[in-house]
Amino acid sequence: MHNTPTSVVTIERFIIEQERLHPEATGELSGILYDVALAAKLIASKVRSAGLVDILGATHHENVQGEIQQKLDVVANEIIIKAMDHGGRLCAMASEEEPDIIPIPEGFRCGKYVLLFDPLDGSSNIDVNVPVGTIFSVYRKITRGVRGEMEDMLQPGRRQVAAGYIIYGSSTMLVYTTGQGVHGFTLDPSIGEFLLSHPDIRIPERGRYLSVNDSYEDDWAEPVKQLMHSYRGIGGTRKPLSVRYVGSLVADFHRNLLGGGVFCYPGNHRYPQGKLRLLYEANPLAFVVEQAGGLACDGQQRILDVNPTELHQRSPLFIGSRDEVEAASAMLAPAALSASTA
Ligand code: FDP
Repeated sequence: MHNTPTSVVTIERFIIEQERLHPEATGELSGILYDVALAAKLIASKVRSAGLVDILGATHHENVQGEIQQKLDVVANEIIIKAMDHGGRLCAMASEEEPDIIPIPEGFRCGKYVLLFDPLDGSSNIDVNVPVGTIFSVYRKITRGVRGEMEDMLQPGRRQVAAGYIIYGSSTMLVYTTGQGVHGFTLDPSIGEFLLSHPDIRIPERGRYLSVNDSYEDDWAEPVKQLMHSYRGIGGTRKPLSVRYVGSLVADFHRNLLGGGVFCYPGNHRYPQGKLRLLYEANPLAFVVEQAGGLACDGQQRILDVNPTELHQRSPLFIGSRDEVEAASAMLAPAALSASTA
């Protein structure tokens, strides 16, 4: 396959080409990726018109048809469920927006995969026109029944078969991996197609950027404070990283993936596990970053090796360029990360 940014390759064609590399593939995973791309286009069109709601709608809460306006994260959640539940490829889903497993409705065939997703990450940024994203993660079912169960959801991240994200920014991009590198597609809104724009993304080994909300500094443990000081070059130990914090994980992650950098959301004294969700945020982005040559840890171990115990479990997160995440693990959990990735 010789796809370059100058050849026009739609996401559909790319997925088919990837599938051909696996003669044993049934096409089910490809089908899931098509459906995710469709959901992404539907969500993108809603996000694009978010700022017009108050102009086109009658009030803050009602639209022109007199229906109650739903929050965009709820809309995105429904779009994904409706795009995915009837394809016959999934046996269950789980969403950051829903307390329990989302079953496949009666009457539809169940497939051999589960999908976990955060429908609209960074949603507090929508009102101020700042990029938001969708994050997704796919596992093969491990239980014997027809329907997906909790055990299928609570698998360590290293067992993911696909993961990725969509960023609704100045353009809409879908970035995913199936374990064969990381590939990025940009939505051409005039033809409604995702076109291959970033084949085989590699994250720079050294970071340029540091993404962290340091208003929590007073609550951080001493080693975390020291790590952040070292990233900033305080004490002259290294060239400082430049601070960039959007406050939308997908946007911060995407910048660091392309330009090099580290995103940190440490636990703190008040919230020892931080804020981010292991299954919907940390795991999928960890799979992407490792496939691009980077690393992700929780300060104690590699993210992809954590054994989840709950659907909505939180996890501290240090993710991005290899050198910077190695620095984090060396300061926060000496020797742990290098042992598990060796
Ligand atoms: P949000 O609450 O707006 O959905 O996971 C949620 C998230 O955003 C991430 O996208 C973002 O990186 C983080 O929270 C921001 O949290 P802080 O405001 O605590 O920095």
